[in-house]
Amino acid sequence: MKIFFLWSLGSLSANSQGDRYKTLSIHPRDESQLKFLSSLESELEGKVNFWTYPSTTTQRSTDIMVPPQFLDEFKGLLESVGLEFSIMINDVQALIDETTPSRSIDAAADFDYSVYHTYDEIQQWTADIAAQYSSLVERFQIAESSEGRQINALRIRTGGFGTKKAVYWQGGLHAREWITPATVMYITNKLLENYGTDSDATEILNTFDFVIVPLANPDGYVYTMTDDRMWRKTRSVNSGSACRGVDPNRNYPYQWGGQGASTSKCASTYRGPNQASEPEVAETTQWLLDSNQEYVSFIDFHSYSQLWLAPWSYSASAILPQEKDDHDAASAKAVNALKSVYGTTYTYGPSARTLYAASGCSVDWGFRSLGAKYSYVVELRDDGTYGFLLPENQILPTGVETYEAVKALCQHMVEEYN
Ligand code: 0X9
Ligand code: ZN
Repeated sequence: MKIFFLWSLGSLSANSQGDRYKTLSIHPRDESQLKFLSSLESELEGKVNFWTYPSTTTQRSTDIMVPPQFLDEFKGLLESVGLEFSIMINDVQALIDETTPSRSIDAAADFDYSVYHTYDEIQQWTADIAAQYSSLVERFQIAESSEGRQINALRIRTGGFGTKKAVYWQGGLHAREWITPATVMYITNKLLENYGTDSDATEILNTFDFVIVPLANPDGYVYTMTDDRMWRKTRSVNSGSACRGVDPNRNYPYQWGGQGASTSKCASTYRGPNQASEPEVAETTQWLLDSNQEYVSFIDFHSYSQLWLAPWSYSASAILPQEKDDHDAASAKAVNALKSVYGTTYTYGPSARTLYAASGCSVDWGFRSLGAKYSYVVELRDDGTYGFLLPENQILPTGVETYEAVKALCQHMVEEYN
């Protein structure tokens, strides 16, 4: 798999170290440097690939992948304003090659939670889990992508129909964040496996219904496996433009079209022509609103940066929700439980103030439109060593620690709602 199909043709003769895509980690020290970084986003559109976006705070670096032919000019640009940077990944293609599964799947074998899976395998997983736990789990199609792929969901309930409060989990909204469908499948399976034997899992499933979408943006995900490993958006056609796709996490129908969402069709944070223009967003949100359940939690799993973020996302100056203290208390329990396993540290707080403002995000919609009090966007591993190219040997550890986090959050909610 190549970073980008066309670039790979262009790089056939370019094999030396100096000719490789690199990812730089840029460390702003003051407001003016932050502003400069933000301005680069629109100015360098198509020239570089933002892995993370300029933050509200100088605490966080911005990681940008730069093609070899532009590297010197880009470094010069940073140096001209005194922006410090370090090399995060010296040879992106080499890391892609190292972290891309090359294996043949034995269809008869048990599902392997320690490797990344294709779209077809994830589809099969939803069918298999529903068959294996047929008394608890129902599989259904929650949406269809713009290229016509099924988006499947699992509905878990231990008795009664729609009588319990409900929890929603979603992974794979951003295509390149491969650890997120892997983790959603892992934690779903653990919860089901432990039901009836482990008292926490049993109490959680006896208290809440679950709706789970492991892979919310299948078109993008497939594209990361065939053409461009660093693709983020959907794959819808933008009228009048050769640039495809909308950022689904700028397309949610709450506070759509404000800060931190691009109006440019080629940008990786393109908000789309209208709110909920993407069927991946429109159909999943409509299903949830029509599902006749009261949602108390909505978690959209992303990567990377190790963050547990609550509303608001759309603005850093908006007055925080009155539920803020409860958001923080539950986040603290989640990240402490997570840390207790392998020592992995997460930061928590309101999204826009902790990271950056972004409008049309799922977390705000889940909170205000769906009404789920404990609505979070969780950025899984890592903290910027491998970024999206997280090696497969970190999939299980990520699953194990994230399971502890969601269990702690659910226990908090059991106490509140039971
Ligand atoms: O920008 C996003 O959509 C999320 N980060 S990611 O690297 N996975 O793309 C963060 C969205 C959370 N909202 C805010 N931070 N405001
Ligand atoms: Zn994301």
